[in-house]
Amino acid sequence: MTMDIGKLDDEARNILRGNDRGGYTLPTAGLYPYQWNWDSAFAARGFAAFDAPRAWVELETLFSGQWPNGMVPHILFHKPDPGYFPGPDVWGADLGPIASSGISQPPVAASAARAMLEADPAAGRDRAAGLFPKLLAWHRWFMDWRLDRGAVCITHPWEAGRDNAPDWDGAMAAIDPVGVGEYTRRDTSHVNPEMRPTKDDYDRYIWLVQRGRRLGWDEARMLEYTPFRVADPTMTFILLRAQRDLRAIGQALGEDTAEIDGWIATLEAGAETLSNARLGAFDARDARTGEFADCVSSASFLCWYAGLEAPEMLAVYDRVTAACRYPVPSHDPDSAKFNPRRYWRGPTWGILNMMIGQGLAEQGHEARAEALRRVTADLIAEHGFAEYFDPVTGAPAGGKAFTWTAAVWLTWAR
Ligand code: 2M8
Repeated sequence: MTMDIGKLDDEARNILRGNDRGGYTLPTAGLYPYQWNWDSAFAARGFAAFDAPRAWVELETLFSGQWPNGMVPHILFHKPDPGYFPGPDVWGADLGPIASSGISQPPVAASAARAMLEADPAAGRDRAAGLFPKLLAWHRWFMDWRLDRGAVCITHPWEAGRDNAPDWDGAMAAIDPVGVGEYTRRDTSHVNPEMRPTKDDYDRYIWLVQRGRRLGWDEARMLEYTPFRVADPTMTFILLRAQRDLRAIGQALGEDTAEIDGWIATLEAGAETLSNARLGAFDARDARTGEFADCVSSASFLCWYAGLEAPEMLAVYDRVTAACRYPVPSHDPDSAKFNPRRYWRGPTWGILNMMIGQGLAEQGHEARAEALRRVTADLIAEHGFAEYFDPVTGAPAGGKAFTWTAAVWLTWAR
């Protein structure tokens, strides 16, 4: 199709400006009224396309909420907003300088910082130098608290950013959310409940939050008994990539990066433990039971973004992307659990496409990367800057005027 690139550029910039709350950017007004961790790093990349100083501020604001133990929370509650549940009163996570959640999210910030530094080394040097020790501390926190056989685990589905992915179904089913009590969701008042996680999911999400709160969000105490601990391809591949990017930043700044070299080796070995031979693909692995989830997801295809060659994943990628018009679906269309509308159980997400496309190109698979870029551009041009899209029809879903979709347009899809 023909698309008006200039008009789409304007729209994307207006979305970023419109969601800007002064130093940080909302994913979308209404549904997500706070600063989310990985959304914010993607927002920084979007701003970098037209306002580099504002891009650095986005990352600096994110790190202003870093906890003393190095963790960077998945939500920073800068200003109370009753439109989102669960808010700071439910999390009770008061260990950091800003009210926040008690868990983290996929660490894409170092990768954003590297891209921004390389785009303008002179202007970016001081900003990158300010962030480097903070990024290092966050990455160390993952290495200290989240590894299982070298792969990175999540302790809550929200930590992966793929909230209701079928990858967690087994681990979630093992939780009995006894005593969770009454609560009122707000997400389903903003968007169609059919596009959101179910009540069974939410009971377990909240039960896990209540448990973390009872344990004072103390990682050592939480590790003594872990009701939910899943080694996750999103986290593992994204952290591996982020370590390589952090090492490049460190080298540009003349820092000692030996510690990061060790982390990369550990994570490379850990990534192999996510290879499910029965499935022929990278998969989530329950660290408590050792069982694989038997799920091909869009996160399985982050292997190339992580810097792995993974030639065996190409045929899987070709099968999955051929199965729907607007790939990459978040869950395998040939699986009985595939649902093209329900959030992370089928829909296509621009940020995953961008990371998969970058990885494919870096590993020499340019034709696939270009085809994916084009399909993502078509999706946005035809259906707008939605939170996510139906992979079969392209229909927009979830929140509108979405920050990370605008950022994907400006940085990669256009
Ligand atoms: C979604 O997650 C939040 C909880 O963190 C929610 O549904 O309330 C996910 O898509 C997550 O990846 C994303 O960061 C967040 C904000 O866009 O929304």
